[in-house]
Amino acid sequence: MGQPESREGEQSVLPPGQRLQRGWPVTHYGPVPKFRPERWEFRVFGALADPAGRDRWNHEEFSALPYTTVTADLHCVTKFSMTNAEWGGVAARTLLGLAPPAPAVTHVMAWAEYGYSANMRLSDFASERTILATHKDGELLTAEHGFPVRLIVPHLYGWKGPKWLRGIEYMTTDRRGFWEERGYHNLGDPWREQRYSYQEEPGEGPEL
Ligand SMILES: Nc1nc2c(c(=O)[nH]1)N[C@H]1C(S)=C(S)[C@@H](COP(=O)(O)O)O[C@H]1N2
Ligand SMILES: [Mo]
Repeated sequence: MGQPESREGEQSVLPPGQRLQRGWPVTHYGPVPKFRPERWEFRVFGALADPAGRDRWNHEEFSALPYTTVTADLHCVTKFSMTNAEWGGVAARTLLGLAPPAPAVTHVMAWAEYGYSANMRLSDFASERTILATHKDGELLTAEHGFPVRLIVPHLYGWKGPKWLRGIEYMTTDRRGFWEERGYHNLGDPWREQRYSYQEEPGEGPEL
């Protein structure tokens, strides 16, 4: 295989075992949820620093939060990568500032429609590149790509970024999410090819 291509002649380096995918495929388990703006709200729950503080935003309020962009690749554990996307939305750090976690929080669970979930360390969520994306390349996300909000954690495999994101749970211990319970690696770093749970080293996850 030749060098992966990317825009503007820039050489993009892919994590081991990944190949470049032309276009942007749709990958998820289950149906695409219907967006009902009047019922939609985004919630932060679990171990909040201030349990009486702000913890929910309706769609209009969420859309008015500070907007930022992050250019990042999407690496699916099934081995294709989509490179050089400009994600637009709310930085995870902005959310952490608006609804701070209690000092004991070590992990978060990102929750989506239909109970899809993905766990990660608080430090992964707090990365300055983690974004609650509403846009890609300046356009609103389409329904099948996660409209109205999806999580993008650029340094982790794609399954760690739920589409149709509805909330963030602050946790004081680690707990496995949807794919992490189904044989996928608890940490999911594509640069270390942390694909499957059988590859986990002691301490890389809660007990199976
Ligand atoms: N809610 C939800 N989000 C999800 C998934 C899913 O099954 N359900 N699949 C994940 C996986 S495995 C990948 S690779 C990316 C794919 O995003 P895309 O369909 O926009 O390319 O979405 C992630 N987010
Ligand atoms: Mo994936």
